[in-house]
Amino acid sequence: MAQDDLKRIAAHRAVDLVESGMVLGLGTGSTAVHALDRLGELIRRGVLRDIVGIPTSKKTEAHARSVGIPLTDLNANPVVDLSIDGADEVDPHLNLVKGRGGSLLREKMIEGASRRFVVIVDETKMVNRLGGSGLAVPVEVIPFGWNFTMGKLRRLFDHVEGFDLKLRTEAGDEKAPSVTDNSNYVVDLFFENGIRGDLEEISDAILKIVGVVEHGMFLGLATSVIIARKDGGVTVMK
Ligand code: ABF
Repeated sequence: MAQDDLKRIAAHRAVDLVESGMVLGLGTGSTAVHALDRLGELIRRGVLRDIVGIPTSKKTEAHARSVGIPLTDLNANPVVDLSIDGADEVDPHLNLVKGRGGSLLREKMIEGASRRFVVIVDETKMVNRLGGSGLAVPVEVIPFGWNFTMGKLRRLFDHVEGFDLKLRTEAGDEKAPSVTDNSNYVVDLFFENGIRGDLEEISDAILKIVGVVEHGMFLGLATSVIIARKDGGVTVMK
């Protein structure tokens, strides 16, 4: 089965959990798009009524509008019934790495405010250890003094073998920093051997650095993970 079909299967399974009247957190990324499309379809057909969604990015906001999902925000709805979003990595304890799409801050605010946060992935996202896929663990930083902040991050992980970090830039332009929806930059952390140690402590240490806004480790936030397997079946982790 093609990877995109697996993403759709996971997304549709999550949308089955949506009930009329809910306030929803609307995720970002190619898996979450399938959930938005399905929600829009069910709203248009009148199967789901009185749904409002809170988008986790400007891109999701635009897509949700285009498929007819009514929108609200966290100020008007500080408690979210259910959030549905993808992830870059999922470990066996339901900890996640998110934010390779750059939307980690709004995602963490909205998903952290959710009674239930359902993660939708295909099985390629499963790892034994966060950072273990060799891809980035993103950190959103304010543009002011970004190189200073990056130096602090470098020093924090200096002792870690196989650690590296890089300011995220626009594809095709190494000189143009990638800018988030919140007008910040992203520093990507790479852990060749995955992140070892107490994740909560590592999270606290990153967040203590002045200039860091948020990081892409989502610890203890997911209430379940829907994994679409290559054989077309689905596994749910809780
Ligand atoms: C968002 O989209 C991000 O937090 C994560 O980086 C990404 C996953 O994207 P995809 O579903 O396209 O793999 O949820």
